[in-house]
Amino acid sequence: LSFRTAGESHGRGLIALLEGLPAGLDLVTERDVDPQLERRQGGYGRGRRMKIESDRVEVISGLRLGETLGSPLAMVIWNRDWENWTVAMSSEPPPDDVNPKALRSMYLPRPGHADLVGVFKYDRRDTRDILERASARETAARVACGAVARRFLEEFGIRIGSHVLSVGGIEAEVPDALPEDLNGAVDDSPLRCLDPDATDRIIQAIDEARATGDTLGGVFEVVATGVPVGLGSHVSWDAKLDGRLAQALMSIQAIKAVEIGDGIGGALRPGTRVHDPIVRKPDEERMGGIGRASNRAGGLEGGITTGEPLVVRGHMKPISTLRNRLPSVDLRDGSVADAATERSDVSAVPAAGVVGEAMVALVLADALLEKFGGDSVDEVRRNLDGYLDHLRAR
Ligand code: EPS
Repeated sequence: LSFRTAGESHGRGLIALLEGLPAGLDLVTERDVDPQLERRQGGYGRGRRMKIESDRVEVISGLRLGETLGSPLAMVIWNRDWENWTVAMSSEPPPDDVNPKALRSMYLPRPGHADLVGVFKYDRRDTRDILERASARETAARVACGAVARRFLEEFGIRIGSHVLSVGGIEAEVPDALPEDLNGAVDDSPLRCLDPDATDRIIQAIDEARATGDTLGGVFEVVATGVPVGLGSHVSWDAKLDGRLAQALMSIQAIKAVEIGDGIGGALRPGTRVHDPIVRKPDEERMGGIGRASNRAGGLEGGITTGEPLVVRGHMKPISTLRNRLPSVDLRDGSVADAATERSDVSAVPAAGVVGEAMVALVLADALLEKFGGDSVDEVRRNLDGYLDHLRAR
């Protein structure tokens, strides 16, 4: 399974292309994809752009009469904001009499964004040529692909949710046992957070950051349940599922660290308080009555899923568009000046969690197809069932 996105933040729209999906998956975009796009648009701390957009997909190919065909699934998300950018983002050369202001060029690169390195690498002058694609608007197309992967995984009892662990250094208290329906428990919270007290304090911190022209990062956690033992492999570096998940999450705009299970905490403790004891669990059918006493490993050992919930965390830096501008240099004349600023979010950690879910869904769907490959959903199911029967009989 592979996917690709295309599109600029203020261009005509975004394209999402998913290839390698088996045939016969029951898929209704208003039911399965659009609600995921809506979840990505939410969260306290987002900017005015999210009031303009109301993301929906339009399917171009790969789906007929509510079932996938096994052919590439192509989807479009139109940008509503495009109507305000038809001159600046036109694909045609500008008319001779164009007002230069209408081109909305930007020459003051923002520290932390791709602006400066991008113009050097691609030999551009206007940082808009870089920032339009570097923008996290692109993640809407990832969420569309991830929503389809999620629908596929649901067929096999795999469910994915996420929640926010901290924003701006304010940490949520997390219960020992997470709610079974994690998204059901947090989607109505403005921060997608399980701790109402921390939520109130974070909202206050976001308001303060907004007032001072600052931004806040944070940490989200993605949890996948029902994952069978045996996805990924220990045999080669690029087959290891922990590495594949890390790359997928790290590629999300502004994610600067990825943690599997209790990865960061584990580095501080001795091994006897890190590894998960192997115990007899008579009702653990899939593993022949063998289970684990804890899940600090986050559902992965040796790059292979253990059958325990998969737990991955994304650490997001604060968004780099700052109204309280940092020093920069004007690319037109080399003079010292403050960095450019434009409409942006104060914090987008809850949305990043939704994008994290999409990336985890895509990696898991790929790993599932790699092990139980088939051209139809029923063929994948037969292969998975045969494997599970074999595990039970061991
Ligand atoms: C985003 C759309 C963008 C930003 C944000 C994410 O819209 P605009 O730039 O028009 O306000 O809100 O992108 C960034 C924070 C960034 O640095 O690029 C979205 O759809 O998620």
